Amino acid sequence: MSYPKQNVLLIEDQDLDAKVVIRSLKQVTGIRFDVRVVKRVSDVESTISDFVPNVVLADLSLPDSQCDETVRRIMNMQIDAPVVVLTGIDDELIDMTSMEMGVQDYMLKEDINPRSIKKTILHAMERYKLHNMLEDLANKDSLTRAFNRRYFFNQAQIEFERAKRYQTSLSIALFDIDNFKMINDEYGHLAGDDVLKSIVADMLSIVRTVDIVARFGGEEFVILLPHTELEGALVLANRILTEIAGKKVLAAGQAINVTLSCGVTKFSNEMNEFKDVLNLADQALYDAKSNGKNCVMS
Ligand code: GH3
Ligand code: MG
Ligand code: MG
Ligand code: MG
Ligand code: MG
Repeated sequence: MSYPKQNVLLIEDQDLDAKVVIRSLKQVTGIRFDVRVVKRVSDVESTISDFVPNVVLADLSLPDSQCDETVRRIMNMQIDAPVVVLTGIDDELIDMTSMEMGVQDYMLKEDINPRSIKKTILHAMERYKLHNMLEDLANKDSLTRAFNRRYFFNQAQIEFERAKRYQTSLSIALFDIDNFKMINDEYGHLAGDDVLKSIVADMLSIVRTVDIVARFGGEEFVILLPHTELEGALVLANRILTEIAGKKVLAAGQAINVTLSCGVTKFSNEMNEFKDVLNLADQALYDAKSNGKNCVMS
């Protein structure tokens, strides 16, 4: 197994300690490390905008943060890389707390040598990759990579309760491909599958990162829109319909015209359960179909 160059973000305020880590990383065989050092947690955000780390090594005692507060702040940034704590603090409680917050390993500075740091980093990257794969397998639809129905309902329940408790807005948009049976019959089932994939890719490119795009059933999709009023949801749904109707979808080597219908609903205070939001969206979707398809109704 060969490893290409790996980017290491080292969060370390002491120059001497940083030097020790960098020297060890230089002596590792079989991998080249490109190290970027920052001295404060508050410097991380701006650094990772142009330096994408494959692993984060984090000291705990920093000028702007201490102990497990450092871990909490780093994990909250949702950096797409495994995090390893690299500290002089030999404390089991902080070690355990850090692991609970999702760090991959807790390493003491006194244990750093080329071999130990190589092993720690490789294990951290491997575990991180496996963890992400498992999460994807559990939560995503394998054809389209949209979230699956189960994940959608879990998130929907959380957002429903949040909206109820904090009086925030929550909307959903329910989509159904128009005449999909005909697309399958005319172009084949594989082309139909490609259409489903392409539509999800378009939806993902249009929504915000907090929005949940899920495959609800065969050719039905639903988007959960936290902090979104009905007007915003209508704008988004129309944007998606316009985008897809305005082009040919490339599927199994063929250029196909595809349209969607959509029903949109906003959560309101009289609703007792999430199912009520969904039923109204379903009714609106039915209206959109009755209204001639390729349109959004609420
Ligand atoms: P309408 O405009 O009223 O929605 O008509 P429709 O033909 O889209 O609706 P209908 O619900 O009758 O047909 C849905 C079709 O979707 C039937 C089914 O074979 C197809 N389908 C469901 N899942 C998949 C899939 O994973 N891949 C493909 N290729 N087709 C699928
Ligand atoms: Mg320090
Ligand atoms: Mg359908
Ligand atoms: Mg139908
Ligand atoms: Mg349909």
